[in-house]
Parts: sequence; structure tokens; C-alpha cells
Amino acid sequence: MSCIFCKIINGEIPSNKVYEDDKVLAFNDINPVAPFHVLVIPKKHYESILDINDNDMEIIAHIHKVINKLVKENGYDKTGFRIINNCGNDGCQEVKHIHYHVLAGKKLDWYDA
Ligand code: IU
Repeated sequence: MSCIFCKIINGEIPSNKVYEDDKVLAFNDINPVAPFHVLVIPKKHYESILDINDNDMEIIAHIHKVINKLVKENGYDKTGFRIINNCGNDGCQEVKHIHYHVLAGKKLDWYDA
């Protein structure tokens, strides 16, 4: 298995975890572009949203539920935040395991991330 995020999920590669349950993992991005920069990923490997069929779609709702919890816990529900999901080459998706960036802690410009 060569997927770096799968290796983070199974503990082969360490990460700075901020949340984990049976379906998802959230950890600090190693190259943050904002004071708060967390990646939320499903434990099951999907390359992108294009790989998620109707039966699996509830994982996306679950990821949004986790993001909701994380931003509230950190007070960013009051200041605002951004959720980004890059897809494919033109979307600048570097890691081919679906992930949601959550950025907060500063006024974000469009060119951030
Ligand atoms: P992208 O949406 O695929 O471009 O973002 C991948 C992100 O994964 C990027 O912000 C990296 O800094 C981040 N990342 C990481 O946090 N840990 C890693 O081991 C690797 C990438 I590789």
C-alpha cells in the first residue's frame, strides 16, 4: 500500500492527530497555510469525491459533522473558516486520498491554499 494518508491512518507514519473515530481521522497539516490547518480524511481509501458512490456518500456528511465540531471547539464558528477539497490535477490535488482542508485563524485570501 503506497498511499501516504493510508500509512498515517494505520500509524506507519506519525501525525499530529486532533480527532479520530472509527470512520475518520483529522490531523494538523505538515505545511500549514493558516494558524489552524487541519486535514479531515476518511479511513477508507477513496482517491476523490469521484470514487464515492451513493452507498458511501454518508462519509461526506460525517466529515462535515466532524468539521462542525472541530471549528466550534476551537472558536472558529465565531470568526469563520474555509473548507477546501482539491480534486485532480487542475484542482492541485497532491495526495490521492480524499481530504478536506479546514483553514482558520486569520482573514483568508482567495490565493491561500
Ligand atoms: P492537496 O489538496 O492534495 O494539495 O493537499 C495535500 C496536503 O497534505 C498538503 O497541504 C500537505 O501539506 C499535506 N500533507 C501532510 O499534511 N502530511 C503529509 O505527510 C503529506 C502531505 I505527503
